[in-house]
Amino acid sequence: MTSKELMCLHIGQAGNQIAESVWELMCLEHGLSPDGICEDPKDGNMDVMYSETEKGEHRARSLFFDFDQAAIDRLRKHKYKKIFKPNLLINGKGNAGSCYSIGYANLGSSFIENVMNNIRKEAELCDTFLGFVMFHSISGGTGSGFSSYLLDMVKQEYPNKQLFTYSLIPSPNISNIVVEPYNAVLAMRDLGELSDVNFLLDNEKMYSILRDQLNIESPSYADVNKIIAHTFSHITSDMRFKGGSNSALYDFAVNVLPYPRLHFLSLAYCPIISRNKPIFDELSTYEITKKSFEQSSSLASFLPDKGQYLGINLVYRGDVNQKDALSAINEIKLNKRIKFFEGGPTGIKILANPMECKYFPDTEMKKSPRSLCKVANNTAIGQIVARITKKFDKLYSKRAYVHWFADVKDKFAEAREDLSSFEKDYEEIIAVYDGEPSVYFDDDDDY
Ligand SMILES: Nc1nc2c(ncn2[C@@H]2O[C@H](COP(=O)(O)OP(=O)(O)OP(=O)(O)O)[C@@H](O)[C@H]2O)c(=O)[nH]1
Ligand SMILES: [Mg+2]
Repeated sequence: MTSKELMCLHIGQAGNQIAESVWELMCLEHGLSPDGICEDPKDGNMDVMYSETEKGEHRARSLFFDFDQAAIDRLRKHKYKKIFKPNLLINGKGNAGSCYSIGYANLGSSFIENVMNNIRKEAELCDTFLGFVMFHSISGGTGSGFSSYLLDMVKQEYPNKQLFTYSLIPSPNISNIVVEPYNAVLAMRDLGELSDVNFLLDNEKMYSILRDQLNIESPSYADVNKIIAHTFSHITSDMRFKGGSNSALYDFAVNVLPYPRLHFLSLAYCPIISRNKPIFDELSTYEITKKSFEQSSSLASFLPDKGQYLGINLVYRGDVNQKDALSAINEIKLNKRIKFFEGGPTGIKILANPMECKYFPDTEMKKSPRSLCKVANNTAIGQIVARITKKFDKLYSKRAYVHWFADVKDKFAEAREDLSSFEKDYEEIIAVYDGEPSVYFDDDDDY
């Protein structure tokens, strides 16, 4: 297996709390002890996520940054704390006051050199470095402003490396940050410009899944973060485990990106079933495939039925029957509610890795021998952009709180305009006749 190393960047509170789940799951899947020793070698390619010390201990290839100390301290005390390199756990002593401008301009410049130096050191240890996956929320100041600053620096220094992000976006109804629309518009514009692929998720949608499907009355961040970790474990499974198509993150993304600018993607995950459900509720490949197209499986609040699919990757793990997957897809193609890009063939790519996913010891989720993460590019994701810009306009029409953003005031108009043109791009590519999706398997590179 050729190793193609990834580096994770966890930024702000959300980004670093998600790290707790992501890295616990990575260690469980690769059979790593809390010391980073591989206790149960599998057909895994450890190099994707870890570097190795001379003593054979594995260390996360991941940098953790927050202006605040609390989330980084939690990692320093984490069950798997030894796998984190101390120089890659970086924090300040305050916070960015929920303000993009502070994260980008004021505090950002005092930390960027240290962060970039450490990224450089890690990248130099790689043989075939593929790129970065960033985890952050774009609602607060660090996750929006500092992430943008960092993406800019990383893009300048590594122009040919892939930049993927897991971006938590504002929820439609829950918010406790008044300037969230400003932060989100500024950050989304930067994501559109500086990165290659963005997976958009919102807490409100994931809370509703946890309430409805796992019967958790008051879901915690940890519950949400576990679902996010499961999706990450799927999209990287082919790089990390033998037996599948061995497709790297970027090969995998090609199918869903017919136009480079339109790279805001949605994720759906299933099965998410309560562990208290009886065994006969185990879902077949056919059932998880059908379910992944239901609104209840989507991890972001938007209505895919109002748009058209430009590309879909179905990333399966475990005991998967491809015939079953195909027959479900054939039925989905006949469903008039689900629309495919009318201007050309929509690729539905099937990737299947036989390695079953592992579960958190304290999860409410029922273990399943098969699971699926659906990665989709749907034009209706423009609804999310419209929702955020509408809130931005309401706040900006009164010029409320703009003085907090004085250092980035030139970016305001540009960012707002750019997101409008982005919404239009989605509308304009939708043509007038019915398209017929084509299905590709992971070993089928003929497209
Ligand atoms: N899913 C999830 N969301 C979180 C978590 N922690 C915070 N959030 C959400 O993230 C948003 C705020 O972003 P934070 O990450 O707390 O902010 P920050 O990037 O640290 O920025 P500042 O605190 O302003 O410096 C809010 O919408 C929170 O609900 C978490 O562990 N998981
Ligand atoms: Mg914070």
